[in-house]
Amino acid sequence: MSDNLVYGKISSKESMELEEKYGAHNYHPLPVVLAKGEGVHLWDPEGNHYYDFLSAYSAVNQGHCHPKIVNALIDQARELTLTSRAFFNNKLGEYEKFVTDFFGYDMVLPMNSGAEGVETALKLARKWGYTVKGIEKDNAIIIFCENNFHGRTLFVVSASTDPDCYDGFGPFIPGIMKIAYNDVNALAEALAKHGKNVAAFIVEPIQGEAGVFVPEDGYLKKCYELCKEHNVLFIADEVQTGIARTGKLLACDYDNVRPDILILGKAISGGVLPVSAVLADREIMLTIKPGQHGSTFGGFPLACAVAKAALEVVKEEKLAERAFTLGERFRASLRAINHPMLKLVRGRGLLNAIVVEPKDGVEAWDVCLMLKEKGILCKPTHRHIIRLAPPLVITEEELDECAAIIKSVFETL
Ligand code: IF1
Repeated sequence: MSDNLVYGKISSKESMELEEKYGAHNYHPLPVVLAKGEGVHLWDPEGNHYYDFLSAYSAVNQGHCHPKIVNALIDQARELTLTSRAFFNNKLGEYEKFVTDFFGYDMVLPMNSGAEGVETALKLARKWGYTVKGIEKDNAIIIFCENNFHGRTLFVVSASTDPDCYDGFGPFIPGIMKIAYNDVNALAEALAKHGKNVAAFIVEPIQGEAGVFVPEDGYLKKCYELCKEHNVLFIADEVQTGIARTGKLLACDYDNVRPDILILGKAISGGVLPVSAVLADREIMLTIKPGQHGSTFGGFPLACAVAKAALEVVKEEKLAERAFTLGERFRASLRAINHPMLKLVRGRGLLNAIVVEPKDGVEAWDVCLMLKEKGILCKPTHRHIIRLAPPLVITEEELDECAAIIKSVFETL
């Protein structure tokens, strides 16, 4: 490591060494350092070019450093950044009207990270369970699905079935039931048995971390109907799937389900700021009263300006339609790769995964390293799944070029 470190001008190697030495080791990144981004393109400090096929876990749907979103950030930063919610600010109300119109809900509760959005939705569901449904004090149950991923808070790691997520973090939060995903009967049984005490069922319309697991058509709809039968709230965690990623504005749109509580994050800011949102109608949202929940930054003027611009980009650039068409094309190209290690291609829109059959010690991680050498950045989930999720602004030509690179990498295996 050089002694005369010049801030902002250090090499990839130095950046990685600094993180290793001074940063907590809660990640195991691919060995690439990124210094600049534009649309679907990324560059390391040495000037090497990469196509982004992760999009910061679908936060950068609008592409890196989208000029409209960045300008909204800069313009607002010059005026006012943060007031706290102790006072009103002149951006929040306007944004709240915009975002509720955009997604078709009465009200929004603004937060920052996705995990906070989930936490908020769960608290809201419990509050509704006690004050509206009439569940006996401290008896509310929330039903989760196995192999879920909803973030890192204690509430959701209590509901996790992945030991990496929960092990060593107990004691866990009570009032949680875990049932199989993509299994309507599992929900029907749970509700038949415990429905009286169940406040909500929370589900990812496509399970991201589980490996882009797409449930059967009609699964969400049937779950929603079961929830209605038992007076249970249907919560959709669309933090990853929402906002055009899967080829519709929301992944729940595929099943024509309108969740009672909708959680959004990531791409709601185009990857510019941590912004999340919980949407619901009045009879649910108004069960939380002043002073009962909040956050210093939630709904700050900077976030409001950025999120409004980011959502406008989704509409103006027809990102959902793009994701739908490009996704069909991309999956067709991937499925045309004939290689014994490429077992399966699945996904919706531009949220896709290839399932790799590990061979001679070569796993998904190794394939990602090879793809990186060829200029494509993606991250494995588990040992055998590679998620492929470029920004939705990628062109058809770029997508074809990348599919060809992926093919060439498989051919060298
Ligand atoms: C990490 C995965 C993606 C999410 C859903 C809530 C959150 C997330 C459906 C929390 C976050 C992230 C966080 C990231 C890894 C990642 C991820 F691989 F774990 F599954 F995206 F695919 N609900 N997902 O996917 O949002 O608090 O992070 O803003 O490093 O933990 P957050």
